[in-house]
Amino acid sequence: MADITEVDYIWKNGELIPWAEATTHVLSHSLHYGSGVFEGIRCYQDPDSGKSYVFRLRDHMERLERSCKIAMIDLPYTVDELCDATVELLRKNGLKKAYIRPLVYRGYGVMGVDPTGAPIDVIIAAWPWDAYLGPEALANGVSVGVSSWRQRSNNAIPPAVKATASYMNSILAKLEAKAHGYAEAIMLNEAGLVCEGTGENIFVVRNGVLSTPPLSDGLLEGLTRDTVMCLADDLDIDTIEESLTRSDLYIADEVFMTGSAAELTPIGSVDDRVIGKPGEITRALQDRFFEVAYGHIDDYADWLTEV
Ligand code: PY5
Repeated sequence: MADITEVDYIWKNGELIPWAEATTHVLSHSLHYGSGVFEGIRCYQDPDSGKSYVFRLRDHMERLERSCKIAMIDLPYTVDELCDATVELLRKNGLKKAYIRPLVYRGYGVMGVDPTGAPIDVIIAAWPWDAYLGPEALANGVSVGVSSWRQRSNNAIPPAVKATASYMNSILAKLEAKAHGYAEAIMLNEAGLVCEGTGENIFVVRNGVLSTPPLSDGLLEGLTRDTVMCLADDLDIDTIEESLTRSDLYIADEVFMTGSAAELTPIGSVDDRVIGKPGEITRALQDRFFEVAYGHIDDYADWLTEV
């Protein structure tokens, strides 16, 4: 299923170039060894005012910079330059709402595992992208399954680097989940504790308390995860970071996943154990999330970059 909607331009190495010309050599280092790092960001349009805002743009570009640091990639642009490039890209493409995908990769030049000497190429693409887990997902929730594949561990591919290579794990888990009729997979870590989805963090609610695994359990430090924890605090919802077991998912009152692509997606069942319709806390957080993204809550104006 081709789900990329083409627009006019892609930003590459400092310039806006026509979409169709944004190609790379088949011998690019990253294509062979997964040596790239990337981000996923959304730009929202307020349905009331029509204004459009990139959500936590600077935080995403700072994470990209941290990914480069861990991956020993010399990022040739500053965070400010990448933020400005994103806004320019959205404006030039006339995009009011979009998914934004910055990618830093090692290009064409060397073929050994040692990447020294390969150029560092940087692209930012943006296109309209609907709800990641299907049109009904945000309203009605999805069914998920715990994967037989474990998430990459701290000493394999560090979870703090959003590396293209990590997604081999995610792809295996996703395909397995789909084959079992689930919309998404939950991966455990090597210790058997709940880690994250293939492209999402995970939260459970039990007896009114919201909990999510700590970073030390090997998950990506999701910005939507951080957003949800801030919003839960505003709504006086008790929140803890604690390790979770597979059973904690089965007996939870509510479960949901978070990510820039998946936004805040309720989970209706885990391994065929029914959780139920999206719960009260899930709904409250989801509603507030969109209020913030649409610029309706002044306290969070700093998170928004107007296009
Ligand atoms: N965990 C993993 C493995 C992820 O890939 C992502 C984001 C998250 C957690 C959530 O992070 P954040 O809230 O900062 O987005 N995944 C990307 C995204 O754009 C790619 C998914 C296709 O959501």
